[in-house]
Amino acid sequence: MDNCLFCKISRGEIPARKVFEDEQVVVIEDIAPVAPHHLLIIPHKHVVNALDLDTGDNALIGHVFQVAARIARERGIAEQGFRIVNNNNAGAGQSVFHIHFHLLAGRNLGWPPG
Ligand code: DGP
Repeated sequence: MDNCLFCKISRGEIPARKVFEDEQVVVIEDIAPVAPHHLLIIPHKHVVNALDLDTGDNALIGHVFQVAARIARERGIAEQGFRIVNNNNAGAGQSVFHIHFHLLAGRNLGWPPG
């Protein structure tokens, strides 16, 4: 997508603090972190949000969670607890309309979320 922020980050056209990348996802530091660990796991494929997924994306979403777990273990935050958040549509806080998963940890994460 020509005008999509996360497509541009995925293609390396806009700089970001990249912590991991493979053929399916890129993982970057959030520009406005709300926790000591705040990463965004972004599929390279342009999907708007969960409403735009099809069955062909099942393995991709499984991969996202495996990447999140691996990064949590590598950062030593797996045992203390971490959260994976995916906002869908503006009413739930989605501001970038290219699917992404927030990986949050490093502080007490309240429940229910705001
Ligand atoms: P959401 O509100 O769930 O759509 O999350 C979008 C997140 O993306 C938000 O936490 C801020 C982050 N973000 C927006 N623009 C940029 C950017 O240019 N670079 C980086 N690294 N993060 C961004």
